[in-house]
Amino acid sequence: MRYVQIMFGVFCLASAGAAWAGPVVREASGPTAASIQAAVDRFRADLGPNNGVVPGSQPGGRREINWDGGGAAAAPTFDGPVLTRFVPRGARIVTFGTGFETSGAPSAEFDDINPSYSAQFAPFSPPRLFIATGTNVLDVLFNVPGNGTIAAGVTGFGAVFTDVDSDTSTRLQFFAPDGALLFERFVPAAAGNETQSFLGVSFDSGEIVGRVRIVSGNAALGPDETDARDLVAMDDFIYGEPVSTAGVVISPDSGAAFQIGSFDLVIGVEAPPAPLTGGRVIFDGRERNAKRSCWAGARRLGLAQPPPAGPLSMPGGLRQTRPSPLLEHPTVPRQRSVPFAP
Ligand SMILES: [Ca+2]
Ligand SMILES: [Ca+2]
Repeated sequence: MRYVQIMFGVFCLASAGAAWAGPVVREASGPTAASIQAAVDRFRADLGPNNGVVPGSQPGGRREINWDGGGAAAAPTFDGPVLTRFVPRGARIVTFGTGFETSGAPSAEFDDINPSYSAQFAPFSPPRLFIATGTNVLDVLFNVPGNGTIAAGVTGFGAVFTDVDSDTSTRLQFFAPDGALLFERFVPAAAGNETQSFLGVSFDSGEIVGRVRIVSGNAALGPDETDARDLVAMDDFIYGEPVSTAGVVISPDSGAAFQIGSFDLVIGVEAPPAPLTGGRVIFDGRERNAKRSCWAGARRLGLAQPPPAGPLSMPGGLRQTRPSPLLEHPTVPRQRSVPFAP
């Protein structure tokens, strides 16, 4: 049996806007690994201890991928466009390019692609680096560590890059599980070759990151680098502990998670700048009408009545064009669970 949690004052109801602290940004760039070490370490401390390959979501901490398995003797590793080797660490990596390459012997800096690259790139964690092939764009998705079928979210993500020459070529974009863009930022550049850059962003106000898009340079590896063609390779990925997003309530605009529990469906709306005119609900992969879902929940509580015509004054001075039926019943307990048949 499914249950829907009716949260009076939140469900189907505009509420005062929640304070939203800014993302915590750690970034650095420079000629050597030492140039970024402090920023990397601060970001690691922001997230907590390294949980390695421990299966299942842990209470806190972080996971890391350094690409260095097999050491200096390892040959290049090629993956298709859906890379699942790091499901035990809670990450799947996908691309619209041809796939991925993890560098390897005899050149761990992609001389197999172009012999100029060993003078272009350098590792942060030796010896191996990572790129998408046929593109400069990839997405990192998250799963419960060890279980690739349960989608998860994280509270932060950072990556090391080598040879970022342009201030506007390389960036990270952070998306909530519902697809809303939470934040984006360019990765700081450094003059010269074989340089190091790091950008790590964590969120400390309940935001959940369901996907990170990495734009690495402005072109795929293959040709020589030019003034206009900024080629970039990647090294360490560092991210918050992946936790299942099943049952997490996501605000559509901010991505903020404001309740966690055994809910199948909860709708929340935060301080819209204009009267509410509609909504969208994705439930079990199917889109539902938010207003109908509100009324369905209200009927389960025996509350449904025809709404009065015209706008209704809302608590806190907010207004919506059609009232929530729950507003007409101020004696409803603040939380009730009722059976819900989708
Ligand atoms: Ca490495
Ligand atoms: Ca470059």
